[in-house]
Amino acid sequence: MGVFFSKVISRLFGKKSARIVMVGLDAAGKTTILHKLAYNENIETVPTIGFTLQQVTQGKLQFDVWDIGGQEELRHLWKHYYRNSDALVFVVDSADTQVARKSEAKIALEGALQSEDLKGVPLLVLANKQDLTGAMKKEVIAEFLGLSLLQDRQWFVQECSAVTGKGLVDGLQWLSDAVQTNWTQNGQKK
Ligand code: G3D
Ligand code: MG
Repeated sequence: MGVFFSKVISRLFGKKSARIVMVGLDAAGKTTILHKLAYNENIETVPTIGFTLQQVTQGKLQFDVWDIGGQEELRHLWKHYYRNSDALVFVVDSADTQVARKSEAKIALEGALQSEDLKGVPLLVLANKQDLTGAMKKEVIAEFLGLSLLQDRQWFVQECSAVTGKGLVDGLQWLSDAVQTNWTQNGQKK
C-alpha cells in the first residue's frame, strides 16, 4: 500500500518541486495520513518552539504537518512554515460532531487562510474518519467551514479514511491538478 502511494504521489506531482502544508486540529488524523502516504519514507520531527512539526520529503515533494487550533499565541510562529507553500491540506475529524470542535476547526482554517503566504494556493479539505459511523459528509463539512464564501482559490472536500486509505489518492489527484492549474495561471514554478 505504501509503495503504491509513493508512486502515485511522484507521478501526480511530476518533476517540479512542490511543498504541501497539512494542518488541522489535534486528533484529526494528520499523523496517520502522513504515515499512510509516506510508508517507506523517513518522517522527521523537526524541533520548533511551541509546536511539533513533522516533515516528509518524497522526491521533490515536501509535506509539512502540524496541529493548529486553540493557542492564539502560536499563530505568529505557524506563518513561517506557510512560506513557499504550493498547497494547503486541512484535515477534519468527520466523526467529531461537537459544535465547539467544529467552530474551533473553522476558526483555525480561517486563521491559516488569512496568511499572505497561502494567498491563492489550492485548499484540499480531507474529511477524514469516514470509516466511522455517523461521520459527517462532505456537504456538511463544507457548510460548517463556510467554504462557499471562499474567493480567489480553488477548494475541494474529499471524504477519506486514513485507516483504510480510501479517498486519499483521489484527494491528492485533485490537489495535483489544482496546483498545476495554479502554477500555469500565476507563472510557472521554477
Ligand atoms: P493528529 O496527528 O491529527 O493529531 P492522529 O491525529 O493521526 O494522531 O490520529 C488521532 C487518532 O485518530 C488516532 O487514534 C488515529 O488512529 C485515529 N484516526 C486517524 N485517522 C483515522 C481514520 O480515518 N479512521 C479512524 N477510525 N481513526 C482514525 P488513537 O486511538 O491512536 O488516538
Ligand atoms: Mg499528529
